[in-house]
Amino acid sequence: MHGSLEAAPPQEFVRLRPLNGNEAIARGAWEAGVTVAAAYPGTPSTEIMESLATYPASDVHAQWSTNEKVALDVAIGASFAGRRALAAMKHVGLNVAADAFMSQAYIGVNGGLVLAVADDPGIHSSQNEQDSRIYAQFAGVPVLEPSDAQEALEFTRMAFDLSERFDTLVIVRTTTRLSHTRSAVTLGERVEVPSRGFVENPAKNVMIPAHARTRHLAMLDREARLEEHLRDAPINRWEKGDAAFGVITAGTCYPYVREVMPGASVLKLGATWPLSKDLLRRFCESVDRVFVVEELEPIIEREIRALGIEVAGKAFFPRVGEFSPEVVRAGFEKAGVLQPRPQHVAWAPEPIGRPPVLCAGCPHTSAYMAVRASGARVAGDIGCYTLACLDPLRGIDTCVSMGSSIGNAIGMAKAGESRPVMATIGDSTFLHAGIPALIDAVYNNANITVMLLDNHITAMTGGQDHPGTGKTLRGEEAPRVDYEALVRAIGVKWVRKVDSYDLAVVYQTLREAIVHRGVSVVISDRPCVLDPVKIKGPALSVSNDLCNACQSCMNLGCPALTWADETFEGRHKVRIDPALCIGCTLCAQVCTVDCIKPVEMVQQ
Ligand SMILES: Cc1ncc(C[n+]2csc(CCOP(=O)(O)OP(=O)(O)O)c2C)c(N)n1
Repeated sequence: MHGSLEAAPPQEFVRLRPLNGNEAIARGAWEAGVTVAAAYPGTPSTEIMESLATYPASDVHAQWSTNEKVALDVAIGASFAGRRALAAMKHVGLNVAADAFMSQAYIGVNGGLVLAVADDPGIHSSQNEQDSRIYAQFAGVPVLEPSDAQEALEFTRMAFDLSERFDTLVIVRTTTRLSHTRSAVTLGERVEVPSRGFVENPAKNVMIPAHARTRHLAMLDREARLEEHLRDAPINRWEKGDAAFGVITAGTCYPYVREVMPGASVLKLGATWPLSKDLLRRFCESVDRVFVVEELEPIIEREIRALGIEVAGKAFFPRVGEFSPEVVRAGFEKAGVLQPRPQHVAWAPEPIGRPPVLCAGCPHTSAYMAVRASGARVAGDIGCYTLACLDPLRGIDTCVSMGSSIGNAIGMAKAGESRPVMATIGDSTFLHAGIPALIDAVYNNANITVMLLDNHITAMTGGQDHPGTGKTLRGEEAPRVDYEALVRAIGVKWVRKVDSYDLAVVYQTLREAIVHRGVSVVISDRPCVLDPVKIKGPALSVSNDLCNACQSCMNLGCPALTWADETFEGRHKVRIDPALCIGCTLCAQVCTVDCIKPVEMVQQ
């Protein structure tokens, strides 16, 4: 036993933890005394709630909600009840929550209310790259934008104080880079914030038109007071430098600016809404030339221009995509502020093209084999299964937003689409936004088939539980939604549940469903092969002698299937990678010569 290992580490190390931005927001919320927190998963925000659920349940009730609007409403409810509350979501989640969000902007808060929103510039894992700051502008609520994980913690704590002080919901906005980047963070202690109790005040809490008119004025007044407050608040940091040259920036752009333009005067905005006009004007007047470096929309730039001040921004820095030191440097080079660097030959390995594919044994595979064979026009939805729009499955014609498939299918059918019309939707997505659309389909007697792809998990975002999995965020047992009963209760008369791995039954059932007039629902049922545990059955193998290179199995797009060196009549035979195969047998079911069998049965 080494004495040095037994010695207590210095206090400053005890308080230092490597956290990513999401974990830091969770920590900040916990330290701020958050009592209720709710989220719907969505990259890059998911780990906020997963991380909050690692804190004691006696401190914070943390939950997955069925969608982002419900999550925000849960947090709003807790705030009404006088407690500090957090809702978390990705940027497009705010579209779903927007109705509640816009009204809450009028109502304000009782217990502090913080909304953590993670934007995705560059569209790493989303359907678009909208800028949540526009929502803040729209609703008149403040946005705090941390630049690193330490600030993510501190700004989240601060957001709760600001929320209660100014009677407003506060957004903490991150982007993918910050959400997923880990750095050393100094931790603080949790403050226990007593409940303020429910405050009966219908004129503030009940948004009928007469009340809302007054609250709109209160909202505008609050925005003005916030702007005044943010004029001198330390969260907006003025770093004096070269008087010839100033940069206004925020969030993860700040370290890029510092790296590329170390000598510049910098106004680092920690709060990007509301913007203090006075602060912006004073900064711009202090330097000869001003640039704004901000990802996505030119929010700060427009505000400065509206003051009649000349400023450069999107003329040199892109309005799309994610920034990096290289992008920021290129912008300043384009503006003639930096000399172009001599081109060095970068090491540029040629990566082999590897398009994303469904996992080996993914139960969605058989569903889309049957969907494609049915010849239907297919409205798809968002989840792992969206990959079925690619070759070889090619089973999806459209994909708009979460839950859109069923509504889109209704519209296509009513518009007289000549092919049979189908909607395909995952279990989590169905619970999120599919149910109202299915009710619509029944109500309006749409002639559509809905394929509910139940893999018992929210796979796309990393395997989160939902009301159909039988588990809560903290892993406690929970009631499981019975999809068949639910769908019947909605009024669907034709419902069948099939084993996703029974290809013949999936094909046949889908054919029958399509023939049915009116709404039919097929529930394709099999757990995801990765969640909650990786499924690994006995691997299959191709008997090389028997394989006639018909290549039917290749239509599955299964990553465990690869080309063999051997050929038959000029076509390549197929081989199965035993490390990847999980033994789902789908390839064996489509094999035309019955040459795919469990490894031990195949003569090698
Ligand atoms: C409004 C919105 N919220 C969250 C997301 C992130 N997201 C994409 S797909 C998905 C759910 C996928 O689960 P499921 O429908 O069960 O399909 P699976 O991936 O399991 O096949 C989520 C949460 C999103 N794209 N849009």
